[in-house]
Amino acid sequence: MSGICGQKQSNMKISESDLIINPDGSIYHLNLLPEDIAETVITVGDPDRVGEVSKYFDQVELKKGKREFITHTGFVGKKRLTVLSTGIGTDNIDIVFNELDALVNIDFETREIKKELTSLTIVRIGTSGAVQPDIPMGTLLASSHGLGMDALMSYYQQQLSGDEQLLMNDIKAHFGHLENINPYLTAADDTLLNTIGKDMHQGITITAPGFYAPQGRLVRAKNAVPDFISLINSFRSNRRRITNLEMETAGIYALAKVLGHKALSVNAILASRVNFEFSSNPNKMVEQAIKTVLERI
Ligand code: R1P
Repeated sequence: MSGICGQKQSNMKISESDLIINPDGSIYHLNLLPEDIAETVITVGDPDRVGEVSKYFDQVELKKGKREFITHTGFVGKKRLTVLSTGIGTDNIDIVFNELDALVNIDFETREIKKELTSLTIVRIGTSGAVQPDIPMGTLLASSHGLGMDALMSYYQQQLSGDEQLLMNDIKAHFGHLENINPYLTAADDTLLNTIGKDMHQGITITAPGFYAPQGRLVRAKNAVPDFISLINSFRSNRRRITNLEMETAGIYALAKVLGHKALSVNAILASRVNFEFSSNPNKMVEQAIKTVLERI
């Protein structure tokens, strides 16, 4: 029986509908040419944060954008850096990471995968809420792992390391009663965690598929998972614990690993979900995160 198969072989041309290239040769959503990006990329959620990062560049060579994906590329000293906004959520991370990877690893002329692959260094500077009472607002937190509660990685093949599998077994035992949630887990790049994240608070970051009930917030709609914050902050595995909640890190870690890139997520803690507080000066905390990452990257 013959049929139409949308899945290509790795040494074949990637079709025009699988990888959409704009008439000017730029990638579909990011609107970037292969030469527009550096091998070190900072991602931020908020498009307005791109300029807050690039204002520290010694030289900005390029500013481009489309939809929520704003990109500035330039230099800090001799180091070429790209800062790019992802918008909110792992659905956007799917677009950003596949398109960043295509920009470096696919030949846009032949539509074939390059023989020599490039591994990007990708650091997220984000904002997040803490779920442990001893993590104060203003903390800079480097995610040791991303734990996805969204569905992104149900669509990709992922292989866990031995350590990731052990932690995943404990996660499944703790969260197994949550029907319809299929959590996925990926560790940070070890080298980035131990350099950029060296003296930062470290822990497991949960990535949620929404901001309100998916992060245990109760406003007017009734939540299907009662006491979500207690459920996540009571998790322990070999002295590891869940420290914070946001909406991108797990997708970033998982897709970076699947595609052969190195990733770290650094989050400014703007809220305490257990002490019911929100920062009175979030911009200052984000500024601190930006300065620290730029000094270390
Ligand atoms: C929600 O307000 C957004 O803020 C956090 C969440 O992950 C989500 O994207 O991160 P950013 O400040 O990086 O966008």
